[in-house]
Amino acid sequence: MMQADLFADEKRDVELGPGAAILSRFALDAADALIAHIERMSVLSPFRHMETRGGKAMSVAMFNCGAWGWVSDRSGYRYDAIDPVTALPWPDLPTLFLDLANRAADALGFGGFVPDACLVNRYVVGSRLSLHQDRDERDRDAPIVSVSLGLPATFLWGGHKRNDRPARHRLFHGDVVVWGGPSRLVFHGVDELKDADHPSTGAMRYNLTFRKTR
Ligand code: MD6
Ligand code: FE
Repeated sequence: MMQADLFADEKRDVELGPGAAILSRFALDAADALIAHIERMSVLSPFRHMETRGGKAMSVAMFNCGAWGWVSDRSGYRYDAIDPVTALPWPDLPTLFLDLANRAADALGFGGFVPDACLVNRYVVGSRLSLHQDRDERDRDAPIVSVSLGLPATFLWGGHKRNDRPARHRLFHGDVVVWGGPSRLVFHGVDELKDADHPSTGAMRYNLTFRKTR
């Protein structure tokens, strides 16, 4: 039954590889405040389905907060200080976000992580993110910190080659994934979101990914 899968049975961190781990429920106490910030900021910078270089709309809707925002369109991927939808800077990174990302990175031994970009992803039933590397950042020494909110998703954790068969890990409300060092360029993705109802987000999943782009 779906409902039983909404919550992990037990809190257990998972080591994914060198410099990479799932920190189980690390953001649980902050989760509802994080969601309130997402909903507030999405009024300033709306969720939109960006186009890939090939001209297809992504099934995940996105906006950014912070000095730099990840943007995709027919010319490719880049970081931009201006939101192309509003022609304004992205909303500020809330202190709560900065503090959480910093503490999560620190837990894996990446001290002093100060992200300058936070991509906010919104998944509805059927949304998915195909296997990719995060390689648009100039600073590859900094880790990436990723926060899952709302409905659980199946995270695909591959290898250094696109064809490496990915492992599958469930990501629950409040889970934080950190990766950096030797794992920084591992291929990863998110399987199709399954229908269910979460007390904090309804039929959706949010994901925050924090990066230091430069
Ligand atoms: C997601 N995350 O969990 C998509 N990328 O919704 C990512 O693509 C991702 O979680 C880099 C690092 C962590 C991530
Ligand atoms: Fe990614």
